Amino acid sequence: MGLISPLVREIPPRLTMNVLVTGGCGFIGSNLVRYLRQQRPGWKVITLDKLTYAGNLENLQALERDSGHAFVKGDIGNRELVDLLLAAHEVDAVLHLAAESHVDRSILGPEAFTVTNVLGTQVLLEAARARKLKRFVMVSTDEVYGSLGPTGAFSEDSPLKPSSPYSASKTAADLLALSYTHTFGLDVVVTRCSNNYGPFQFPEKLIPLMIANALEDKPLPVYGDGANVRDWIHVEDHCASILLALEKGQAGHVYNFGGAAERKNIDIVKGILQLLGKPESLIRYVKDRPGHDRRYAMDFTKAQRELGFTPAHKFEQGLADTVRWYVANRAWWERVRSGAYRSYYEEQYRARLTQGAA
Ligand code: NAD
Ligand code: TDX
Repeated sequence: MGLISPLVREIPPRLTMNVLVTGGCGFIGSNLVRYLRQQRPGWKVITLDKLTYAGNLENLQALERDSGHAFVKGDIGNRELVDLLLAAHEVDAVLHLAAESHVDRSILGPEAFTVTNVLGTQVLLEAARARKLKRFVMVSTDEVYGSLGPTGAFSEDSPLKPSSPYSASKTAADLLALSYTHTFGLDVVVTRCSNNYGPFQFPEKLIPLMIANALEDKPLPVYGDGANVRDWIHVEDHCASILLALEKGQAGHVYNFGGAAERKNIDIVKGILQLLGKPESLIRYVKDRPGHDRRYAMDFTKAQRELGFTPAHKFEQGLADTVRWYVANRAWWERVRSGAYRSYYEEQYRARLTQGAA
């Protein structure tokens, strides 16, 4: 027929492109913004972040004087702002990471998860559709699939069975994004990735929480019997996968990404203690998380085949590097734990805002 369906078109690497990263001050987002500036120096990266408790502008300190990066403080749910941003920066593509991301918080208070993860995503999709953006990458999660038994792995065709308010809200956003391709022809690619670890992760998640507690000789709270399994991917491999999805993914498609590193929580905790030379007597088995998913494992052969994805980091080395990073950056996580990091934005912008007002 000679005609290529617009839904299977590849976006070739571009010399110049303006990319909006939502949630760029969080853990994965800040790693991604730095990664994009390194890997695609000709691109302009715009970060939109509300700076919730999980957003830390300090995470992007390395880019303070980088003219290829712009930071905008704001809510993805603010349509007027999003419209303005997309137009002012002539945005070509959105990499959507902004979210409420912690399962335990979603159990304590689910509402913010629906507001940001579902309604916020809806606003971005509408704005992207109105401006006919070239691509919208929806960063979803393996948690949309629910829990596995002792064997098997999730493929892109596995049924969606989210367990927590967090994963349910991510599933809604993931499906909403796909519906925009099917219904409106918006070019959407969805990524579903397993548990990330690495530098700049907020110390409420398993690995940084255990490292920080161990360094302070505080108890290490292990949920249930500690035998829950997660598949761990280094954050840099996740960043690489998001760039692959942007440049090579097929519109309307879903791609699984994982680290090929299934580990029991308790083994990770013991590994951290060993790396730090701390005693296992710090471990405390505590009441289990309600609805706690037992096991995640990812089949990412589609991403290998179609995008050329392979996780580059080996888990044991990556964990040792991560432990070293938290030891070397104690001031960073101490400011996060004390709440002092929240004043960074004001300190950073006070002078400029005053000058702007003058
Ligand atoms: P994070 O909590 O560290 O960062 C989230 C960022 O989003 C923060 O900077 C926060 O300020 C910002 N944000 C929250 N609500 C916002 C709003 N309404 N408007 C603008 N910004 C807002 O999260 P993370 O671990 O970096 O996760 C990033 C994304 O990747 C999320 O969508 C998450 O679901 C997904 N994901 C995470 C993992 C993981 O293991 N951490 C795995 C798979 C997928
Ligand atoms: O104190 C703890 N003790 C403990 O045993 C914490 C914080 C966690 N855990 C367990 C629960 C999980 O089995 O460790 C495992 C990992 O927990 P989290 O770090 O909270 O991650 P998880 O619930 O698996 O979700 C993460 O991966 C998928 C991210 O937070 C999500 O944003 C992502 O979508």
